[in-house]
Amino acid sequence: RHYDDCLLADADTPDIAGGAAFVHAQAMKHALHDVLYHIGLDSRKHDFKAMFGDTKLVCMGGSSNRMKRLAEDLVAELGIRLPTGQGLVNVIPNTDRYVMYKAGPIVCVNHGMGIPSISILLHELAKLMSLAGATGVTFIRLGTCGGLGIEPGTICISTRALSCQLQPYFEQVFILGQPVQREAVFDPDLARELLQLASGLNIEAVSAVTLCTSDFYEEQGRTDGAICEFSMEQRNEFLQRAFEAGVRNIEMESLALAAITHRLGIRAACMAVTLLDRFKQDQVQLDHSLIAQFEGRMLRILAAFIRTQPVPV
Ligand code: R2B
Ligand code: URA
Repeated sequence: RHYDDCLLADADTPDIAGGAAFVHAQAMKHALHDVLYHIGLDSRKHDFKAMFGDTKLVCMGGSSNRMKRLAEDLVAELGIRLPTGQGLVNVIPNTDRYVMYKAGPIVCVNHGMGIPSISILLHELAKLMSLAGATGVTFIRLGTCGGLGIEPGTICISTRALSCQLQPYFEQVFILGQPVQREAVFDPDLARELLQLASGLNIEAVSAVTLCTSDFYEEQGRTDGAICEFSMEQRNEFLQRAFEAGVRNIEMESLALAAITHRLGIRAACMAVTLLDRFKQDQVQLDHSLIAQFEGRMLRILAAFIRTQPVPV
């Protein structure tokens, strides 16, 4: 049995597949004691059910300040009532790896940059939601990216993610010394819904295959890193090959997000705004006020999505 099967399995199923993972997962299922180290939560010290049991949506983005702003904006935009006297506070102050804000049934958390950072967070968030007894939770990443052949400011809504070898799976290198491949797909209905909401708001958005890399410079075919050992022609050929494989945007977390949520049966989406067209340039030259304006487009789509959901905020 895989660990996540154990995590998601009915607690009362007398499945005695054995093994250390199963024993560990059973201990967690009964919430005896679990430490979510990187988000600074401990089941002996925190009441996960009281804190997170009502969660319906987890919003993620790279930067801590941006996630705080997102939570503030959602509170204002949706008129969410916060516990009196408390306001919006970082609910994981015991760590400075990540920050997390909770507004009604919505959690906003930053995932840092790259696959290792988001994958650690996803393991701990999935366990947190399970231990809190939260049901029907959707995960949405709101990020930035480079575009391929599309105008800066366009929102890319991912259908699937590709590795930097243009393979449609996340290869965890390695689990117990063996390569493990997991399909990197997003929930198609959720992606379609977000696209329709964007269109209803007259926001430029496209359905995209997303190229996910572990490096911003060389793996994304940039010539402006500290090291560049390929020619302009090789760079262009790589970007063209990606485009022909359906890639419309490039970022650094979608592969792990798609693969881990798909494996755990969590409904998830990845929205990212393009900051530049990589066919034209490598450097991000937009100023921060324009980036903030572009990010506002994702907030509007997200708020529209939340308004369609059955649970009132
Ligand atoms: C988009 O932007 C970051 C790199 O600048 C990275 O987190 C990503 O996916
Ligand atoms: N984030 C990326 O990973 N790549 C870009 O080109 C822009 C933002």
